[in-house]
Amino acid sequence: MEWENINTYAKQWVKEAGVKIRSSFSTALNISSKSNANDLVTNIDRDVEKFFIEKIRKTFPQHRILGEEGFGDELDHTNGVVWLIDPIDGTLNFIHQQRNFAISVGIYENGIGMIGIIYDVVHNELYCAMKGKGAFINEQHIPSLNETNVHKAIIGINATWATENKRIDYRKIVPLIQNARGTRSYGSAALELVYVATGRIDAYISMRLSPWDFAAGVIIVEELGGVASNILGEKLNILEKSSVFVAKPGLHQEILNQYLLK
Ligand code: 2AM
Ligand code: CA
Ligand code: CA
Ligand code: CA
Repeated sequence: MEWENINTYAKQWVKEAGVKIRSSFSTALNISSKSNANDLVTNIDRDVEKFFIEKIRKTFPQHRILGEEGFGDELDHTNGVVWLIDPIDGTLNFIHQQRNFAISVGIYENGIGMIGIIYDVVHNELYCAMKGKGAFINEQHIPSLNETNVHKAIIGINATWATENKRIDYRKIVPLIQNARGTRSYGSAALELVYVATGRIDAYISMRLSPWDFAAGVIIVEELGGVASNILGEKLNILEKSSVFVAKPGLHQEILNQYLLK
């Protein structure tokens, strides 16, 4: 009952945050840079995160919160209930395109993913899963994922990882791209994760994400039988930045054995 209650509140707040984001389209954005000139944040990212934190603190004062924009708590352990919030995932798309971004909210208990919510605000598509209770787009049930292989797969990956970079030997990635049916890059990890969950793409690989980027998406993908790990096949940890590799069953093993670990 308690999780149903948390889920109801979380979905309601995500929808309300979506209304705020939609109404921001008619206002001037206040844009600043963070770690580098292309790492941008807006007043809306901050306002939406603060909105969630205020609601959670009032309704569930014992829960802890990790948010990208830093208004939540510092986390050094996973005990209890933790909300991982990315108020706008795909900020560059939000600024440049006013589409291809999402709100991402993952809720964990003692390190185990319980609720994942990703809201594609512009398309009014709310993806959610509760552990063991299935996954949905709006109120529509999402079917479980079937096995596939690299030759039939569309892989979500950013072109950066097929060029010389400091996180992976790109010579492992080039053959994967050559053998796959196609590749896509959407610029929002949360959306790419739900695209795997809905079978629009078959796998998604990123060499560097933060816990709020993947927390919700991996819950939804795993609920449908997809496999989530880092690029070495190790379990993801919500306290750490890491690479993220999710794929349909079978395909995950194939890419790991034939490409990433080769
Ligand atoms: P963001 O828009 O919330 O920052 C872009 O390829 C994807 O990677 C987005 O999901 C983006 O999330 C995420 N990302 C993670 N770390 C990033 C960084 N340092 N700079 C830009 N995007 C980052
Ligand atoms: Ca960001
Ligand atoms: Ca993000
Ligand atoms: Ca963000």
